[in-house]
Amino acid sequence: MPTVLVRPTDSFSRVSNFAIIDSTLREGEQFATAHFDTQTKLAIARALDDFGVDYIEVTSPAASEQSRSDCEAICRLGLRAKVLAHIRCHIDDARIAADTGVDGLSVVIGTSHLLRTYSHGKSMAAILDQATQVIQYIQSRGLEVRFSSEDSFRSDLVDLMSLYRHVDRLGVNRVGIADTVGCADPRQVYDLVRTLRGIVSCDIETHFHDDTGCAIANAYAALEAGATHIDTCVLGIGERNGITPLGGLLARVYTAARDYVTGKYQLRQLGALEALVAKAVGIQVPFNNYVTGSASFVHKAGIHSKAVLNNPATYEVLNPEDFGVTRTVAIGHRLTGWNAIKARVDMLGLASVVDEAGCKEITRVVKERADCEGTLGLEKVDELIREFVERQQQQRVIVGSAKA
Ligand code: AKG
Repeated sequence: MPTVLVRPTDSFSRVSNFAIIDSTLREGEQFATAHFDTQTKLAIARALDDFGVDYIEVTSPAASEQSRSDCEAICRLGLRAKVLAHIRCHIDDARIAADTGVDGLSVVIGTSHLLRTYSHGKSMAAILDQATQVIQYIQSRGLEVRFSSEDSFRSDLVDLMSLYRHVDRLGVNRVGIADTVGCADPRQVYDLVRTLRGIVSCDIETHFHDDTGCAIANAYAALEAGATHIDTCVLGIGERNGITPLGGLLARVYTAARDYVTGKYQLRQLGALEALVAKAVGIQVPFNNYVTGSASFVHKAGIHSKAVLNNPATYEVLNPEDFGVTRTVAIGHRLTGWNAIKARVDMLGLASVVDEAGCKEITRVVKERADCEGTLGLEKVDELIREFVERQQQQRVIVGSAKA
């Protein structure tokens, strides 16, 4: 399958060179129905590691005693992926988290007027002082440090850039921007990341909520503008309706950098990883989930089916085989076409006994039945094909005996 979209990229773009920070065990724990016990956390951490994510972000060890010991247990797994603990910009949280064995700490504090007024009540000057203290402490412990502003897109741009410039000079590994309420659109994301790229020399991480349906597009726009790290959750779970889904992000990037995505991540494990998380939080994988939804590779209309049977790229930008899933050409319905029925006839090994006219006749019968009965299962369609073949054979016998 050819790379689908060829478009110019500039030297800032990181579409084919970025890292995934999967936050299923942090942001995902904030999902409405999530409550991961220790064994489930370990299973999810191992599965994420096997899948190939670069980082696994876990809930703040300061959140509860169980959160702290679970964080230690995840660190003891000795995974290839680095483990990050997400903490408030507070020295007490940093001290607790730094003792757990994590590779780094992801520090966050709200910077929008709303959060400064109604959440922690601190001025920008106080944030800057507190950030300096926490960052320097984390650095003194020899850990990776990321500093992020909550609600970045509703924060004052000048305040934000001054803060990022300051923490960059302190030597943080990454700064993060977060669309905490899902208000940003891809253009705003592109502009903010591009501006930030010109101000800091460290890496740039981004975090997008999906309240208004832009989480994947925003992550992609961030990569185009030079973001180096993207936060994801399996199935996009998280606070409210969640953040950029891991599978959806990879589907998006696949269209532009297929070799990068297929070479770096074990895409065939996506379905199992999603099933594990879906079960853990008690939800079904949605029918229209990126790649693994039950309808994701079902082709139905006659003209689609015909073309897909000739060349799947006609109606697919993702090759299901790369993700370990299969395509279905649905044939038992009133929109079916004779090419799709012929493909089924061929599959049943009946091509030598059912010619084009025969396929068209079977198609007519399928449509007629579907008009009355609704969608027919594959077994029913096969039965209609076999009945047709039998009728043909009986007619041949009758004609043969009449001639004799
Ligand atoms: C959010 O702002 O929505 C968060 O979950 C925090 C993001 C971050 O730490 O960058």
